[in-house]
Amino acid sequence: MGPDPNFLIPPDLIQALDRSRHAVVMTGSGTSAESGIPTFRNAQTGLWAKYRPEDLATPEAFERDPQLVWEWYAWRRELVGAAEPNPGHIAIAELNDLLPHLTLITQNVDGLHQRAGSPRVIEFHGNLMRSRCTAGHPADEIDKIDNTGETPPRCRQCGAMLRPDVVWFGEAIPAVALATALKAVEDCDILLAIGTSAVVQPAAGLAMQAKQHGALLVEVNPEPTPLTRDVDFVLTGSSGRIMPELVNALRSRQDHA
Ligand code: BV8
Repeated sequence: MGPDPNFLIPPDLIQALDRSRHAVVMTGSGTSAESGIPTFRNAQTGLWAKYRPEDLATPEAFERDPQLVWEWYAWRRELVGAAEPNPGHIAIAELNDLLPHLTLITQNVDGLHQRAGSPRVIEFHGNLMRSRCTAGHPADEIDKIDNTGETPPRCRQCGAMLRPDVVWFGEAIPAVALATALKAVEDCDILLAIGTSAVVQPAAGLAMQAKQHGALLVEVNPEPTPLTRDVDFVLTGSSGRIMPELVNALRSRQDHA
């Protein structure tokens, strides 16, 4: 799907990006929708249709039924394993070559930004392709886990149950991810919020924190969100279509500079 000539990215946005000293991209599950991974809101199909994600992605749910929660994540890992990065992920990775300083913060737990080539990804909500021991031993890539036949599997070091290395509702954002993200949003001069419903906190607050520190706000989303009214550039559409457009426009401005 080549660039769509009649979709114009506002030239003053391209100019602002090209002049940026530090840009932040913040993504939500909308950026993975075109990779076939349903967004968190409508994630539930088939067997999982009867559960609400907010009810499963909690410590209480894991406490109550660790096997069910582990199996939900195993199902989601399969979806992620079968998915490929889409043109939106790839365009975001290409931005690294066009901008002097880019910080990528993702709420997604699917690792697709890394697979698309983004060099540094702040995983604000963790990554479901890693698991960690409930007694605190470090996370391991999922394929390094001895499948002891139990569900959830047990930690090799101490025998405690493993859990997905993600941030559940009610859990704190990993300290390094939070501190790095806050520092970036306070320093950046432009923040692009891509494919996020801007509902989940504290991720949703990052865009306004950037604005309060003088950054321009850009939103890429087919739908309006609670952020839209405070955004300087609203690009209505899918990230897989808009982001390649934006990168092409920035690249051609730089080529003709
Ligand atoms: C915390 C990992 C405190 C797990 C996720 C009231 C009651 C209870 C809690 C709260 C409350 N009010 C606030 C809270 C806190 C809570 C919260 O915000 N709740 C919400 C529901 C109100 N937050 C927390 O609990 C956070 N922790 O507060 O801890 C604390 C502090 C100190 C010490 C101890 C404790 C932790 C939140 C992290 C939760 N984990 N994910 C997992 O994935 O299993 S959040 C999960 O949902 C996703 O990561 C995502 O971030 C979030 C939202 O999901 P979606 O809506 O699907 O995705 P997204 O927002 O990205 O929306 C999709 C968007 O894409 C839409 O706008 C759509 O239009 C757009 N789109 C669709 N297609 C495309 C597209 N855009 C572009 N292109 C397309 N093709």
